[in-house]
Amino acid sequence: MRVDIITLLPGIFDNVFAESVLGSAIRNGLIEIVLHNFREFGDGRHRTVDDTPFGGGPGMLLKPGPLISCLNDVRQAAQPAPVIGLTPQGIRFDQQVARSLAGYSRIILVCGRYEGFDERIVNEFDVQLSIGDYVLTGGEIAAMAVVDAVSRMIPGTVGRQESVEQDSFFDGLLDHPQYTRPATWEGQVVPAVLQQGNHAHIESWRRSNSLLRTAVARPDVFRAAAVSESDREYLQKVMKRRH
Ligand code: 6GU
Repeated sequence: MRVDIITLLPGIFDNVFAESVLGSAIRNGLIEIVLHNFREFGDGRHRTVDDTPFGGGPGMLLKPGPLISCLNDVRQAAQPAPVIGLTPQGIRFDQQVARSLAGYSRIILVCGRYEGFDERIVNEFDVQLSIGDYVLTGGEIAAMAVVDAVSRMIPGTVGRQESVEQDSFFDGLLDHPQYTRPATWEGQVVPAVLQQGNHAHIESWRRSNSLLRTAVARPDVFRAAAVSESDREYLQKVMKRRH
């Protein structure tokens, strides 16, 4: 997959894309990241990319000219690709969006700075994504989150693809608790069922704990998850026991 990132701060991506899972995916040619600084398309001697908003108000807006010239260049550099704007006005980026983006052989991410984009830039976006209900100083950290989450859905990036299939949210539920050695640490004991090695019992323990965690911490996620009749019966039993 090729990811083009349009930004005023290409340097802040270097370490994130050099290390760990993302770094090896890039070195192994599974992902290609191409950074583009649209300052190069800025106006005049100062390479200006922003201006004050019509109608007044605080802050500066990104002008359409420089960014869209850069975007047009990037579009022409390789095969057609969806143009994704990173803005707090976007639809919420989640595991489902990550999975659908992983199906593309190329995506273009556009990061804003300042108070926002002139609306004629927004008109160039096929979709806008937000990573949550808070305001960041720019789209770069959001772009890193998108690239990270999307890359691990590409076969070969994460050591074993089963580990991706067992992630939180993959089946619409949060992860169950997990333990490694030692079996007892500072008086806290790993649940016996996990130590006994009966796979059917372990699976059922994991499923029930995923269900419980999700229902308690994220009722919104729980309502949207594929929960079976036997899952529901189990949860009802647990709730009764608690009262
Ligand atoms: Cl994508 N950009 C900015 N600037 N702030 C955000 C965001 C994006 N997602 C959440 N907050």
